[in-house]
Amino acid sequence: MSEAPTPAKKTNRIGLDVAPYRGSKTTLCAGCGHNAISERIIDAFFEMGVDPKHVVKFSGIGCSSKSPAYFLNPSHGFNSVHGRMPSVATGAMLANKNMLSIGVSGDGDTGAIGIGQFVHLMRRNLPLIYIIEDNGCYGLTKGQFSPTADLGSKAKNGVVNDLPPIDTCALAIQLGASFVARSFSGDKKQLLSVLKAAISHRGTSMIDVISPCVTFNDHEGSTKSYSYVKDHDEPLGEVSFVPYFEDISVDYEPGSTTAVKLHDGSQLYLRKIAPDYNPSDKVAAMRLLHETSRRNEFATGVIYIEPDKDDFIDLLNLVDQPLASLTVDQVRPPKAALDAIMESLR
Ligand SMILES: Cc1ncc(C[n+]2csc(CCOP(=O)(O)OP(=O)(O)O)c2C)c(N)n1
Ligand code: SF4
Ligand SMILES: [Mg+2]
Repeated sequence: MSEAPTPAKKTNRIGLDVAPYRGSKTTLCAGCGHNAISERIIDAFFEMGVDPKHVVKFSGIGCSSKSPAYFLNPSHGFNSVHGRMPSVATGAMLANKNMLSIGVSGDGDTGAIGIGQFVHLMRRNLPLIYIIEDNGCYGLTKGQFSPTADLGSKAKNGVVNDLPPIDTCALAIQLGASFVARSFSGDKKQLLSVLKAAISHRGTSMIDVISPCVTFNDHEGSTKSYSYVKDHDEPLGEVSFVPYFEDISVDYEPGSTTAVKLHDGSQLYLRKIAPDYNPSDKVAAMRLLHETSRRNEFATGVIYIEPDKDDFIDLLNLVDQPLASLTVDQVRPPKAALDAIMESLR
């Protein structure tokens, strides 16, 4: 009897199968939200046909910051110091602006020790996908409250959090990030569309993904548990993404859907549930975050987008050639030029 032929592996538009988009086997707890986010990152980069060798991954310290080991194995990577990923990413992007960069941080890594670096990253609009895997606690050091833990939220041992949270989306919008979204690790479809849109966006894409910690913060009284988030998720509408390489025309009802053209020509369609919500209106975005948090809800989806804003590389007016590949002769002024400067200072 002849053997059935092995089915051909599915390949993407650059001819790769999914294997090079995967990473090492996860060492995080089974059921941790961070694992689901890694899965969506694999799907998004595979489906967008991004060459993993053109990607550089960054992280700080935490369970979340271990995640870049679990996706895009052939990519470049730098697992940095706690809260210091933004400065490392900034240096790398200045050295080679042709790379596509993705950083993974935690709510502690970003909101506590790294808040100063986060603030300056957002105001610079560095081209970087910046993901916060937000579980409201320091998972790696056994579940202490982080700065995104809600006021009144209960720890596993019954301790009540008596400090108000930092809303990283509101902070990012106020400071100048040009793509700001919130999603949930359990919402596969929304998170995948948001990640694909972020890949197409040029500028900082700040994505806060609520990502329950099953070991330390998934109990009753936590506002970052699977059941709480499922009951209080208020999607802003449907997020659909059409990449520039797919020639699909989408029928949509003008007035109820906002179509946004992204940097590479891809289209993002945001079907609104709140009919008057405009994701390019900063004040409306801040009001939405404020109002939903007052109701103890999470607004999810693309909250703010400014597709044509100059990014940090544009602002610095860098030469076209990546700095890392310039020769010594190109970067060092000749002796005669230095002598002339010295002479002018006499
Ligand atoms: C300079 C420094 N201070 C403190 C620590 C201890 N530490 C390691 S991870 C962490 C917090 C991690 O929390 P988060 O960023 O939310 O990541 P999670 O583990 O929850 O994914 C802390 C305080 C450290 N590694 N380095
Ligand atoms: S301790 Fe929490 S955050 Fe860390 S891997 Fe386990 S479930 Fe995830
Ligand atoms: Mg955390």
